[in-house]
Amino acid sequence: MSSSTARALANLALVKYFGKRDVTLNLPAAGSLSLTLEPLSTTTAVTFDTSLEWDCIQLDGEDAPTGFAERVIRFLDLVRTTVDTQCFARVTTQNSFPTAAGLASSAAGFAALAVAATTALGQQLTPRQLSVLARQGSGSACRSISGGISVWQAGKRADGEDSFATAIAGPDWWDLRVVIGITDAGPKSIGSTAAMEQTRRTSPFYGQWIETVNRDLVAAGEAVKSKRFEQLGAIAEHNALAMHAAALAARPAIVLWNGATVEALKRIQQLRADGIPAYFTCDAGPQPKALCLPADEDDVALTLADVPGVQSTIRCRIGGAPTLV
Ligand code: 2P0
Repeated sequence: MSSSTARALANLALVKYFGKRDVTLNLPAAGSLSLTLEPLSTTTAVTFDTSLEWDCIQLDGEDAPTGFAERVIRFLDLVRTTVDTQCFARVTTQNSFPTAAGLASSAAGFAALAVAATTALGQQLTPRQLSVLARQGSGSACRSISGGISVWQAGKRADGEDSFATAIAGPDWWDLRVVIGITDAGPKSIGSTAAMEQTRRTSPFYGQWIETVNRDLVAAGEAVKSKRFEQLGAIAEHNALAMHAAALAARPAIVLWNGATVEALKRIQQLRADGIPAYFTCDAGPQPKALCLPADEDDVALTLADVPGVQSTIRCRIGGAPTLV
């Protein structure tokens, strides 16, 4: 028997991954840039045990739903192939936040699983190898491997070996805050992969969206290096709205927001008009997220909490790479 437990953090893309050049390997059509979010964590324990006759997957204390378990087993198969073992595993995974509600649970989950599974099997992978591996579980997971402020380069190779994330800044480079409003803690109406593919195939704005990402990625990287907050925030808000515009124009339309999401966007814009630099972003689910500076975090959290339909708020700061527990 060999075991390992790892804790990894979710991440929030300010320049978003929304479109794949290869669905099987999760190769993105463009790069992305993210903040790693402390305290949104997943802790995963993996035990390879020769007495097991199949993989046993638990999520948040219960047998995992079939779809989730199948993804984990596919990932374990990938890890087993690389070390040439057929030993089954017991996987228990615990999220500190709502699963699959557009809070990047798959990013934290596959980053923790990649670290725990390879460590349990005695593999010592480089951060780049771990990032490539985690990406194959869920694209955005590669950014949770590098931690801090990370950039995932799309890469060009068909085998994806050049498609991995690196940290352009550590967790202490810049004290930024993210406040998340929870408007619906239930599962998403459409999975990320399906939403991306439908947008790629049918949205007339998809090509322009990818061009926007390429431009935003360069500008956001410069804003991080020079710590220009208003520049970074403006890029992030525009990038999120462009992503949702492309999705809205798909056929059938992909509407990821609810009324509270839209109201939150307007309140954040009003805050800005009132002199508080805060910027809206939103992923493939209905939870509004606001990027702000530490001094404004209380005001921003109060503003989001005041939006009808926002059930609770979560405050995050920038966190690091996965750790072994
Ligand atoms: C992101 N999202 O960059 C974007 C923004 C959602 C919107 O990464 O299919 O769960 O497993 O590679 O990583 C969510 O996509 O998708 C995501 P798969 P994943 O954070």
